[in-house]
Amino acid sequence: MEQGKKQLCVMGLGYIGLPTALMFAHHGVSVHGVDVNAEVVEKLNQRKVHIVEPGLQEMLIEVLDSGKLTVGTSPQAAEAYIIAVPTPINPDHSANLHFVKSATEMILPYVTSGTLVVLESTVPPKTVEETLLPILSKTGLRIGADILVSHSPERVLPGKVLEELVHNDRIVGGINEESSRRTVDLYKRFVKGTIHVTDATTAEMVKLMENTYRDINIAFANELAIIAEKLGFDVWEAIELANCHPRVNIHKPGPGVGGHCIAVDPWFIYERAREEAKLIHLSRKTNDHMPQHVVNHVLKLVEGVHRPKVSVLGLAFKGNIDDMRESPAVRVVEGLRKHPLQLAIFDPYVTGDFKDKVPTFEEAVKDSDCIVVLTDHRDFRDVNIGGAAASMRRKVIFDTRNIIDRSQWEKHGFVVHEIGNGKQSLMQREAAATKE
Ligand code: SAJ
Repeated sequence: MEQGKKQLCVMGLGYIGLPTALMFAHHGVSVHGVDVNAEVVEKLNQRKVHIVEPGLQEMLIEVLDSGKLTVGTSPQAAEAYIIAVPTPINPDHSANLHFVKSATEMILPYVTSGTLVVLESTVPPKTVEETLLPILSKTGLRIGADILVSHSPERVLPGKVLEELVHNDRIVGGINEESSRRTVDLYKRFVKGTIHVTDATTAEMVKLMENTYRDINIAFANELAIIAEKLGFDVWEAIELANCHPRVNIHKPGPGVGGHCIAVDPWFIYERAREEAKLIHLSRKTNDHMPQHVVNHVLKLVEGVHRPKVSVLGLAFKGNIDDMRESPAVRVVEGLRKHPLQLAIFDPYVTGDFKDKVPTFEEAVKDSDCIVVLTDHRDFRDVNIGGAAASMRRKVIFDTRNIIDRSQWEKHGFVVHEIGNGKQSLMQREAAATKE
């Protein structure tokens, strides 16, 4: 190692960049972490992490103490660079590569013969070839000979990042063999899963395909749910039975698909192959329609009620987390707001301000005409049903996640609706509700 030169510089200290930088430093690599947000850098220098992730805080203190990690707002000379910046989606569903481009531009003055550049951000296929390489070639150095370049997508699940960084398999797609070899050597410092080597475009596609597989599978489940409502069977029961087959794994229907991965990545394939990505596009549209489907059902449940109050349980895009990015629950709330009804929203995980959010379940259901469950938080399984029964105006609950104990709610006189459960017709249930 040259005097003063770091072994690694990580560009972007967010959900992926920060844990990655810490993990390398924890394994003895000298790392410089860079974020353009001065507040983030200042906080990290004050030994405080800015994202919630188990184990991260302890690891930050350890690597700052050991001197293996430094952080700043601009890059330093290093043997290798990892780019782990966000790739947001534009309103027209195309990928916004602004951060990828600017992070690459920022490292140009430090790139010398022998430098390795690894892109970790999720990107549309051919981004390495068509966006990264032209920027790096501005150095005048020979791509593939002097500068080595790879794509190695992150694939970790929030909440389990430190564990999955180490134990998940990793894909390394170099622009040539030497690029892949150097990248494998780098990640071998901590990766215990298998490191699979391929080319850059394949690596870009693999990451997108994993999330698109889930999106298409969920779209299939959602389509089956709508068919179940029409034909009068219970999709949850049917999926459970179908999944008894050893080669079938149908995902769960619900109010839609959220988060920054599964609801976004399929668009990155579609962007590059519009004519061909027919099933991918249709699945996106199917899942994106689900919030409206939920809104329509809620409106039917409160039809005829004067100034109805609807209690919404859940804002996060999935259970037991506070993340509202692309959340279908938020889309349902937006849809409901277009109608003359009163909303009371309860989410025990989401701490920030949100219009009509109330601090307790009790407050949310008081004088309510209908509960709608939108997020599969474990807390929603054991709320005070008796209390709700006593304080609601009409005892109706609509579960879009299949998480409540139907028989318990029915015992307290509730009419229970589930997404995709067409066994009991809407008419019968409403008749039952008015008898209350
Ligand atoms: N969902 C359903 N039905 C299901 C499963 C999920 O409606 O059967 C919904 C969830 O409620 C949520 C959305 O889909 O709204 C996405 O949740 P998720 O748990 O499937 O995925 P993410 O976005 O939290 O994380 C995914 C993971 N990818 C895969 O499992 C293939 C993770 O490993 C990736 O690292 C992450 O995307 C990413 O960064 O790409």
